[in-house]
Amino acid sequence: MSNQPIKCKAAVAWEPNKPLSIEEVEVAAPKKGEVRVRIIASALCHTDVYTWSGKDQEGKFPCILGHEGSGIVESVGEGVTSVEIGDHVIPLYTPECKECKFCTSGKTNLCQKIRVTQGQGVMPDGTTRFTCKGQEVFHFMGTSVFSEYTVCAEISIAKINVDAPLDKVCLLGCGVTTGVGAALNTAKVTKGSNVVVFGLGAVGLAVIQGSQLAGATRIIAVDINEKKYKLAADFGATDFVNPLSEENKDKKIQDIIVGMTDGGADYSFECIGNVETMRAALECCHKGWGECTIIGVAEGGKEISTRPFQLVTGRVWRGSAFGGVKGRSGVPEYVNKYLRGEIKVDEYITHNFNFEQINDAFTALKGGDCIRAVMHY
Ligand code: NAD
Ligand code: AHE
Ligand code: ZN
Ligand code: ZN
Repeated sequence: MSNQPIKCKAAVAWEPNKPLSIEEVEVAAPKKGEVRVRIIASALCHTDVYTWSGKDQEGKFPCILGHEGSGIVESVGEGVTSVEIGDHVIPLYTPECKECKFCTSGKTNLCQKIRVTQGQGVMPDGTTRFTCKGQEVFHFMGTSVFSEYTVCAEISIAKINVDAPLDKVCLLGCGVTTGVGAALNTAKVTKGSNVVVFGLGAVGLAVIQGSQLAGATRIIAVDINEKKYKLAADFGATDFVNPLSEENKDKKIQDIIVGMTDGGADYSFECIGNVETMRAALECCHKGWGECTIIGVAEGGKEISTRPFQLVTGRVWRGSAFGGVKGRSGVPEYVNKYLRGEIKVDEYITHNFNFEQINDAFTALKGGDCIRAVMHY
């Protein structure tokens, strides 16, 4: 146990859309049921960019963003039993308390034990552990890994194999687990099926990886950035469609897919966060059985629509958060799968930066050549 605050560097988002500022922050000691983690590596997910942009209804500023990270337990608060100092861990934005109605339902990974305070940018007791220049700074997604030290609830910490390279498996804190899990757990892609993936960032590529693991025979990759196709092919995509190409620009993407697949996709996934492509992803599904999984996060205030007839005639719209993976029980297993060579992780890392260069990571992810930029602390 430690009851001393720590002073360290963190990337503070003072207000939306302004570069993050590397500041000295004070990180209070973990309280009862909390864990303080020294972050070793993190990666930037599009959701960080989304909240930073000010379009997230739950965005609170000033805050410390970051939810795809890894680290080592530095100290634990009273009553913490599941981890100890020195354990290697991945902070979880989808905690797992193992006792709430959601955890015990057997139907979802969406533990709700601390969801309300997490969305308010504070710890479960309603207060923050971060202070900068005398001002309180909000947490983000219960993780705030863009800080050399962070405090998380014990239920938001997955203990992982100490042999795993922390600057790689940080990607299992969101993008890779989300995509692979959406294919395997949420959609339950079946052997021999055809799959369509909209958006070829880390999440879409991971859906392709999961679909290939599930035995899909045809995987159609859709993106307006053709530079993404090479990596998509490496992950198992068999066909590539650019909705904006000269050939396609006057057609509806859903019609193109239906034409390519003798009636539509068995499974489609939206990994962009755009309500128009969410509609297209549903409407490209095969009549009678095609299932569309929404993974992308749309701007606050946006809504999806389609003709109800699309659903009446057997297409299904569903959503997936963190790939349906239960954090504390599932993430350590994903890490072990990576260590056994059963899932790829390194291949998503296109950029590496020192933590202080975090604004360059934002520029890279928005620039179109980056899948994941890893920050080293
Ligand atoms: P990313 O920005 O790296 O990738 C998005 C891709 O979509 C890019 O390749 C881009 O070129 C492509 N794209 C953009 N507009 C397009 C269009 N109109 N048609 C076709 N392609 C288009 O993002 P990411 O980190 O892979 O995240 C993808 C989405 O998933 C984001 O919305 C993110 O917030 C969300 N996300 C959700 C979860 C979850 O648990 N549900 C987890 C992680 C990320
Ligand atoms: N705050 C947003 C919702 C954002 C969202 O949907 N987040 C996903 C994870 S994205 C990770 O990159 C998620 O897990 N959602 C479930 C949850 O409980 O937040 C908003 O629209 O208010
Ligand atoms: Zn994410
Ligand atoms: Zn729970």
